[in-house]
Amino acid sequence: MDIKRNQPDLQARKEQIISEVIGKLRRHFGRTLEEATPSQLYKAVAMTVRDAIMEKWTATRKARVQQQKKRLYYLSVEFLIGRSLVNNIINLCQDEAYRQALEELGVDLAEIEQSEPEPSLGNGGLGRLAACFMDSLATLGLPAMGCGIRYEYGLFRQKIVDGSQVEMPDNWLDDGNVWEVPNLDDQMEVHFGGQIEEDWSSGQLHIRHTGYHTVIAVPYDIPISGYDSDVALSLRLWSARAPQQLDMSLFSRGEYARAAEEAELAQTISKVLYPEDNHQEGKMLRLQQHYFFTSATIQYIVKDFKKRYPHMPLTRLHEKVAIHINDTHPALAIPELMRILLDQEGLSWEDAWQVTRNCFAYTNHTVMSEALERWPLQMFRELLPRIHMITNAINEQYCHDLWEIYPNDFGKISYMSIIAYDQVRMANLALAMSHKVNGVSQLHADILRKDLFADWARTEPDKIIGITNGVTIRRWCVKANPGLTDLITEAIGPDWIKDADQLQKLIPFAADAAFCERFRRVKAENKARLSNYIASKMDIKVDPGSLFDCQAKRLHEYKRQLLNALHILYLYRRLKEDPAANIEKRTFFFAAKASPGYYRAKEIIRLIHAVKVLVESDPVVREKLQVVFLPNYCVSLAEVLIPAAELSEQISTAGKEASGTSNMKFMLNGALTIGTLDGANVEMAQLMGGENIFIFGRKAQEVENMLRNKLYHAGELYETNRALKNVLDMLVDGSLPADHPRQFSDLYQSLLFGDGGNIADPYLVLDDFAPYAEAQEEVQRVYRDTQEWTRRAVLNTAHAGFFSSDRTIQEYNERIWHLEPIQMERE
Ligand code: H53
Repeated sequence: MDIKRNQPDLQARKEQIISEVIGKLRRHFGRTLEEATPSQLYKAVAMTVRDAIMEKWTATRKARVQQQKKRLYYLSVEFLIGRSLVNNIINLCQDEAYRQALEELGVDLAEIEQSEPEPSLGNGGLGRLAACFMDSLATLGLPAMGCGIRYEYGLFRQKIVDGSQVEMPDNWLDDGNVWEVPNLDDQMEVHFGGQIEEDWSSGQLHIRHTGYHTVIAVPYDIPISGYDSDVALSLRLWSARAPQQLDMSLFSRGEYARAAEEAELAQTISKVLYPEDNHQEGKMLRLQQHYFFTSATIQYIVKDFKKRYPHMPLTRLHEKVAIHINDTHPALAIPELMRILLDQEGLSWEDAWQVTRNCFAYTNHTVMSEALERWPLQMFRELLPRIHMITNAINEQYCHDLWEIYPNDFGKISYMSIIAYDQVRMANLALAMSHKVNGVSQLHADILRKDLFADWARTEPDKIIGITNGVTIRRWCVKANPGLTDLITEAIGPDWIKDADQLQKLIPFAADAAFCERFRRVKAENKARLSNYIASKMDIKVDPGSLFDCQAKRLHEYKRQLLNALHILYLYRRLKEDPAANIEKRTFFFAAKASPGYYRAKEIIRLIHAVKVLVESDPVVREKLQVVFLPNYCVSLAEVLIPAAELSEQISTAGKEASGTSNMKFMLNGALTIGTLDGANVEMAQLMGGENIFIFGRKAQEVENMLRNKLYHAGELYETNRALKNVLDMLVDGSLPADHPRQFSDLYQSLLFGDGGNIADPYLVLDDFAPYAEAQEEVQRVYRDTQEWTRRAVLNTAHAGFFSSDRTIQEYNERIWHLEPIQMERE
């Protein structure tokens, strides 16, 4: 029910909200409106929103159960959902009713929103993608449940002290979470360690698992409301707790140590999110986390299937269940399903194998070898003895099947095998046991098929597909950019919010001077909003009249924040040499967290700060350039930054960024992109034509060829490009403010000489430097032509519809899951 279009309802709903908020304050906090704190006000308002969603939630469950439709379980170790209050109000289409009601109460929604603790249950792209997918699944009304971990501490909060990153704990649950509902009926036991005995005494194999540690998995469900939809789905996050009952029995049997270990294990498992992005460390606790939530989820899936379909054999599980694993982190779900089917449900090996393969599909998100998960075999065996046996058996059968296809090709079979060299390779497990595998952009899928997973593509030609990522229009435009949302809606009507292809109707408006003027005004307002935010939070003044140039993403060498920083030094030098140099006034925004153990990434943060200080301490240069590092990049900061951006930096080494998703958010919000032909940038350029995006640098094929054939010699560029040499020398010649005697010699060394057997500059920063600087020249040339810039900005927004996660989810559904929407009776 779209209340915006329905005035009588609006009035009634407004009155209802007012009385509900006052009632909640009184009953839950014993406060009047005047006495309530901002946090109490936030909670009271959130509870009224929750009540409305709960109605939909109950109705959705009822309809789903009645209609007996196939259901998707989307397993992800990260769901970076961000704050829920305003997003939920928007998705309920009650923004106008809440605006009016809160205005009458004298409450500022934007202000109380600040009291909502932000769930940062993810590192970056992968976790945020999972959150966008939940929004789209609910909006499309598809039967689905998201399954993950309820971390007590989310991603660390980043502080910058003297130019260096310092990590602080993110205790987001301290003040409770209004949106979650614990579901004690669905608690599951998860077992770790112990011994396995095979018992044939009854004539049939019976597996006995003894001496294990038990952890209880308690599900907390968060309702996810679709936009303008009666469907609300569940995001189920599992929390670990100690098994009190069992504890006592262990104590009474004198097994104190084990009881204490169990309590400790339970306390640590869902304690904290690992802060690694695109990188894996073989830590035991991480493996425990993975098994903990996948085992609980699979147990629940089987239990729910048996309850809903008591007369259907488990050999038909895949007719009612699709299981999607977001990267390999949840891949233990595969042997876990086999375990339950074999050991508990008595299926034959062949049946269990078939059903499992029919249920599972896997998304790969990276080609970076350090991110491909591999577990030490011994750790795997000791922690998960039965899962190890089953994985071993899967491997044996898989290798046997491969032998039939590639007789005597030991090299290939060893490469494709799941267990080898004392390691368990999770990608190989997921590839072997999924019926579909997808990459996250077309370029990425091509690289998977032709390179990383070429052997699998040859073995099963239709298995590996490309489905380009997307972002939800609701959070990344309607919520983050209300000014642009209103302008678009006035121009083309409101349907684009659910059907983003309609954004193309904006194309003719790129030539409409009045529309462009308003588009520019919206951008100016968003720039002012960001400037005020920075002034209030950081006490830094920025010039809203300067070009806002943004690079906001995790800090990683392949993302090349270093290239951006070196280019600023290059501009600095030009201004020093000639204060009248033709350089447009710019503010360079950086926002990036580095994994705490990633030394070089932290050095790059330190460098960016040194460049910032250098620039701001020079009276000539600071008239033209400013560098701002926004600490603690998170969803709510992105919501303020992205709408204000004019230039989006997507400058990864070609072939390394699987897709990128911030590129899509910036484009949607009318920023122009400077980028390499990497990830989804390639499709952005194809969609709107190369003239509306600043493309530069080596292509993926070239990079691959140069690296593979050792054709790249960074040192030669240093010798031949004077400007580049001068910039690089600044890292070590004392030009940069650094209280470190080493200054930035690690970065300098890594670019020019390499280290630890690595080649120099493996991400081709120096090679792409000159083309990047040239592209930046072109950026400022176009920026000076305000009309031309705006025309291109409008065309960016107009072509962003393809990158809606609604389109992505529809593609997953058509090509992988085959779900039917839940039919809801509309009031
Ligand atoms: O996943 C994003 C991609 C992006 C890729 C990212 C990602 C992570 O955030 C973490 C681990 C990983 O292997 C990949 O780097 O290119 O857009 C969503 O698909």
